Amino acid sequence: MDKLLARGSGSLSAAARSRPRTAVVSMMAGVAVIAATVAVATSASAGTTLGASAAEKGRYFGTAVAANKLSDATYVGILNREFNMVTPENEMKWDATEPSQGQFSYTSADRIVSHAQANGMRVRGHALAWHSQQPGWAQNLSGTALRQAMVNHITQVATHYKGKIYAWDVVNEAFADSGGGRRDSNLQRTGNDWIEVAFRTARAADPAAKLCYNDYNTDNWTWEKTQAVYNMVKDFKARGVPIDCVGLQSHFNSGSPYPSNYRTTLQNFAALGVDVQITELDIEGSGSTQATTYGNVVRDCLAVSRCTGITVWGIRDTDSWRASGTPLLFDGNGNKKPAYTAVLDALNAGGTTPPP
Ligand code: 9MR
Repeated sequence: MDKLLARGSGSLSAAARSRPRTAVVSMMAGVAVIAATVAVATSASAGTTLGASAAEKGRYFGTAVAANKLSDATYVGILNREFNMVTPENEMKWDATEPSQGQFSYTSADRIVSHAQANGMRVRGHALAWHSQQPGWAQNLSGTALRQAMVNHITQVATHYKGKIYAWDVVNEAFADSGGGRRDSNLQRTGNDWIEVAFRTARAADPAAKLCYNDYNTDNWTWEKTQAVYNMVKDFKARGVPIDCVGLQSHFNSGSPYPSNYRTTLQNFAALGVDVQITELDIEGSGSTQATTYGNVVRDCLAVSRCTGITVWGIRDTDSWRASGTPLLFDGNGNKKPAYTAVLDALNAGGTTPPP
């Protein structure tokens, strides 16, 4: 404290320096009280939960949420305690929100959004245009009819949630796993410009939402698919197509392992002038090996100022789409795993820093 006072008084004005020492001390004490109060107001649980610790670093920490689990007390207890961003796992997809053409159904997605809002969490919208989980009627469309249906879908859904979405996965998984080109799909066959049309449509409907391109197997900088997405984002930025972020799903397992150049990938995307978000993180494995990889992912994100947040794809291992790979931070009973501790420690390392 003496050192602090000595350093602080070095920058005091001449008038302040001429005040009696007791006045200076009491003024400094007042500043200290205010600073402490602000720190506490930032988060009562800073350093002890994923969301609060991420917030201390100017990031969010989120999870995928399934509406039908919002009546599970253990699930909701962890959700409300640990996370400050949610992604509806399936409830905002095309088959869920427009089961019949022109008939929109928002009940399950609205439930998640309401829960998030009531508990101070933000929402990542997932996903407006995707080759998968399309309703049957859309699967059977092609050409102009499908293009118009896509545009109407994006307009309607993004308008329904206008002002409530932090970031939309506007287009999901549009690139082929190898070869460096687009994935063949009914949407792709409507014309190569379908992705930029989707982004422009989303921007018009909800100008405040960040608009993301989201994909998997785009983590390793040397992979063709990563390069292909990078080139698309670069082209969009050069031509003024509205894109604000790139989502790296980051589903890691032995076939698609966490790559040692992951941080390079995050940095290179960010250098294009977009935010980078880790959108569906899960890492198959267990124990200290899994924990180390989780820690590495968090440290990589924190090292890139435009890596704005991390979302894990579920809460407990038993909630995962890959449950047998036990890829999440909590076990089936809701207990914290070593991976949880590694993530929290990585978020807390180096103390608190202001948001980037
Ligand atoms: O976790 C989702 C699972 O419940 C669904 O059955 C599946 C259907 O495609 O989608 C899963 O979520 C996917 C996400 O929407 C996009 N990236 C891959 C995810 C895991 O398959």
